[in-house]
Order: sequence, then C-alpha cells, then structure tokens
Amino acid sequence: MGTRHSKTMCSRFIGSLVGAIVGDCIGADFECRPFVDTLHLSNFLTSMAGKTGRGNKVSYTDDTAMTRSVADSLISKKAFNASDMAMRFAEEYFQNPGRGYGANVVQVFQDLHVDRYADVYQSAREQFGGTGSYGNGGGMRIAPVALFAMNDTEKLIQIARDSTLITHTNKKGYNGAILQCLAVQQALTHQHAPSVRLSREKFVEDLQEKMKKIEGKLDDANKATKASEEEAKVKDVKTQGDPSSKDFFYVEYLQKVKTLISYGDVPRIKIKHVLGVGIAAHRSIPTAIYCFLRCMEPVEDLRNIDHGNALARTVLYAISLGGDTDTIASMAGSIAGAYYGIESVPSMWQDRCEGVECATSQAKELYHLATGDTCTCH
Ligand code: F2R
Ligand code: MG
Ligand code: MG
Repeated sequence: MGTRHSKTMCSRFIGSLVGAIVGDCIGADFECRPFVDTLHLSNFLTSMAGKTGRGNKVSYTDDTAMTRSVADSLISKKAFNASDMAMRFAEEYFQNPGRGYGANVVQVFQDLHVDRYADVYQSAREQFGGTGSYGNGGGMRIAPVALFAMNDTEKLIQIARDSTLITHTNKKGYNGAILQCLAVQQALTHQHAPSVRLSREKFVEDLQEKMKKIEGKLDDANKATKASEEEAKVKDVKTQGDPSSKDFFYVEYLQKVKTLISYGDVPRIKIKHVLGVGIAAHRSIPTAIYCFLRCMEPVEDLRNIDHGNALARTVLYAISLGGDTDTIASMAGSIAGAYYGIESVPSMWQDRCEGVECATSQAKELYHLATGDTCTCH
C-alpha cells in the first residue's frame, strides 16, 4: 500500500500500547491510595532505575493483561470475533489470576469457562442484578481497537462497544470505553505540523460531537448480543432505565474537562472532586483525557519530578492524583503515546516495565493491518 504513513505514525502506534503499559506498571504500586506524594513517586522511580539484572521488571496488572488479549484477538482474526476475544480474556485470567482484576469481572470469566463460551454476552448482562458493570475495565483495554480501526470511526465505535459488552453491559461502562477509544484515535490521527499546536478545546469539542451522536441514539447495544429488537427494549427497560431516554452523560463530563483546562493550573484536589479518580468508567475516563490535555503544559504540583517530557508528565500526573492510579495512568498514557510516539517514553521505563516487547510487536502488527505498510521504526 506504499508509504503514505510515515515512520512517525508507526512510532505513535507503538507509543500508544507502550504508553498504556508504563502507566499500568508504574501506577500499580499506588493503586487505591487516596493521595500520592510526588516525593514518594520520585523515590519509586529512583528505585526502579536502580534495579538491575534478573527480576528487575515492574509487573503489569489486569489492565495490560486484558489489552494484550484484545490485541492478540484482533491480530489473529483480522476482525472482531467475540468468542475468540472472550476465550482469550478468560484463559489469560485462569493462567494468571493474580494480576489484580476487578472483583466482579472474575465471575464473568468463570461463567464463560463453565458455559464453554456458548453466549459470550450472557454473564456480563447478569452482573449487578442485571444492571451490568460500569467499571473502567472496558476503557482500560481499548487502545488496540483504536489502532486497528484508526481509519474507520463507525467500525471503531462498533468494535469498542461489542468488545466491552463481553464484560461490561452498563451504558456508562461501554460508552466510557468508546470515549477512551475515540480519544486515542484522535490523538493518533492528529496531524503534527511545525508550530501548530493541538487545540485542546477543539480536541474536547470533537469528542463531544461524537459522543453526542452516540449518547443521543436509542441504545442498540443489545443488538450485538443477538437479542431481538423487542427483547432488547425490554432488557433495556429492566437494566438501563428507559431506552428512549437520551442522557448526554459523557458529553457533560467532557464539558467539565474543557472548563478545567481553560482554568490552567487547578489544584489536584479539585480534579479529584470534579472528575474523580475512581474505578467507575465515568469517574476515570474523562480524568485520563484531562491528564493528557493538562500535561501538554508544565504542572506546578509536579515541579520536583518533571523533566520536561510531556508524556512522562502525563503518566506521573495521573498517578499523583491517587485512586485508580494504574488504570488512569494507563489510559492517559495510551492517549499520550498515540500523540507523542514511542520516542517520548523514557528508555528506563521501557526497559523496566514488563510486557514492553510484546506490546511493541503487537503495535507493529496492528500498524500493518491498519495501513498495509510494514513498521520499520524502533
Ligand atoms: N481491581 C482493581 N483494584 C483493586 C485492588 C487490586 C489490588 N491492587 C490487588 O492487587 O489485588 N483494579 C482493576 O479493576 C478495575 C477494572 O475493573 P473492571 O474490570 O471494570 O471490573 P468490575 O468488577 O466489572 O468492576 C469494578 C468494580 O466497580 C464497581 N461496580 C461496577 N459496576 C457496578 C454497578 N453496576 N453497581 C455497583 N458497583 C459497580 C464494583 O465495585 C466492581 O467490583 C481497574 O482499576 C483495574 O486496575
Ligand atoms: Mg489494574
Ligand atoms: Mg486500576
């Protein structure tokens, strides 16, 4: 297919998956802490740098384990295949259950295994008394979908939704994953031009435009589960509230992101309060987008550990907010990596974080599937 896409695009593919990994690996040590002291974070990085020889890697968690399965499935099937992806999620979990999975998603893996993947959407629909999970587990693993469907937004939205529904059927869960996927796509496809900086306001407005269409549409997620339209409506009433109601939930969260960005240096406590740092998709995915946009500029709170690299700043800032640090840093890292490319991921981080080699090779395969070109960088 020629060389329409430059080496830089390939670097951005790798940057996105590796950016996600470094966020997960470095953030994992701080998960669930209400506050993260930047001195503590700085000490952690120093001890990470000092580790040499065997066993010097910082481990990844469920975020990366599931992202790897999404990428493997898309690469091996060259399309979205729900059964294949579900099987990969569950098998990966049973091989390595100690990666810090969400409390309820484990039940989905067990049901999938027992039912032998007969209906891969059934168990997730039954979670939380039929309301489905709104955890951020869909968003945390979605980056490979953005790479795979970079050039086709409709396909991207469809795959993001259908792949998330395997575990998360609550509207906030799967629409959050779609939002995160769109943010990675926008960062990836933004044309870098000398002296033209990304407009942060426009970045958010473009996402709002897309989410307005998604949240304004009658909910059709259950079609993906092969239920009839009527059944889907009944289920929606039972599980999500009135399916004809159009709530612009994420559009409103994005408005808060835009306002906070316009304020400049806002104290971290305010970000935690307004956007959240929790395990719920809606209290973490807009936060990750905010972290990426905010950290295009220096952050006063990070002055002791900021070495001027905007990608590193994004990951460290996300962790410094506390709460669901591995996941918010991973999602913010995947957006930042898609924008800045692999060259911006500090080499010590690449060297010390588990799974970077695998992510690099998956990114190259996804680049080939998306563009027809061979990735020769890195
Ligand atoms: N699980 C964790 N962290 C906990 C501590 C881990 C510790 N460090 C360790 O090593 O063990 N992190 C991982 O989970 C998050 C992703 O979770 P996911 O995949 O969305 O799972 P789940 O179980 O579906 O949802 C998570 C929790 O959200 C609440 N919740 C979701 N939907 C709900 C609903 N409809 N009603 C009420 N609550 C709902 C529940 O508390 C779920 O257990 C990432 O942070 C990942 O890193
Ligand atoms: Mg995790
Ligand atoms: Mg987490």
